Amino acid sequence: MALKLYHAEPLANSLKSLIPLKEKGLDFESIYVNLHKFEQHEPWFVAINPEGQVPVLDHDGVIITHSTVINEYLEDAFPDAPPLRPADPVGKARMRYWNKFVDDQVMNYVSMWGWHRMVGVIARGVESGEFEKLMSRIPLHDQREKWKTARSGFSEKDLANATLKIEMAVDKVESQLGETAYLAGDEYTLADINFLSHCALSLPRMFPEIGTPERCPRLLEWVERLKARPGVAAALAMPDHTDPALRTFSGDVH
Ligand SMILES: N[C@@H](CCC(=O)N[C@@H](CS)C(=O)NCC(=O)O)C(=O)O
Repeated sequence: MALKLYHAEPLANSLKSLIPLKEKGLDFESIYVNLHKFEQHEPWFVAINPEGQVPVLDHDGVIITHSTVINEYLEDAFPDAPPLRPADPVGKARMRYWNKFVDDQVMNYVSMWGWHRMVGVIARGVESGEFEKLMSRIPLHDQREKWKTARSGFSEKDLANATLKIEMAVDKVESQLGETAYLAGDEYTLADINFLSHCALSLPRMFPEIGTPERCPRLLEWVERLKARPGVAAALAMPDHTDPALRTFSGDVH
């Protein structure tokens, strides 16, 4: 059995699939893809994932893409490893509801701010002719447009809408944590890993005015509970090659 994960920094989608691998204690080869150097669009990588994005799981030569799909695949392929998905149908449905919510309603809005603050800096650092060449290698239309928008800057209206979506998500999670210990119930699941990776962990750095103890005390306590898990801590300890100068823009390439 050989598992490989192609991934970037332990943030966002990459972190979201690194955590389950660590939680389950599965041996895997970690293959770092440098998004800051556009490696995800190089022919060798596009041959593996035609969409040119990380993370990508390779299980004995079978390629699985998209973090939510990868994470459920790990549940199915390794039934003897510690589960991160409830066994009962209602629990599964609740977990999938939250995964859908994070994937559709949260990830892209946090991402927009990250791209605005950090990818814009990277994109503007590339010479015009070179930038067009890099753009022509991006397989996904939406992603190509996102890189171009990051270079010119997202509109104030889109950024304000993204902030509102993040506020709504934080309030929704805070309210859920008043009912149950974790998002999908009293069990820790892939849904917690999803919201942690895409939003909760970035609050102090990217949105300190939203992630306050007054607004979301339960969410902040839940983050500490999750970070104390050895699997989460091990995933977070994976190497981060981000240029420290770019870190000060407090964004993520995701
Ligand atoms: N739906 C995909 C999204 C993957 C994605 O957006 N990956 C980001 C990194 S977190 C990426 O590869 N960004 C670089 C790019 O698109 O050029 C998933 O869930 O895995």
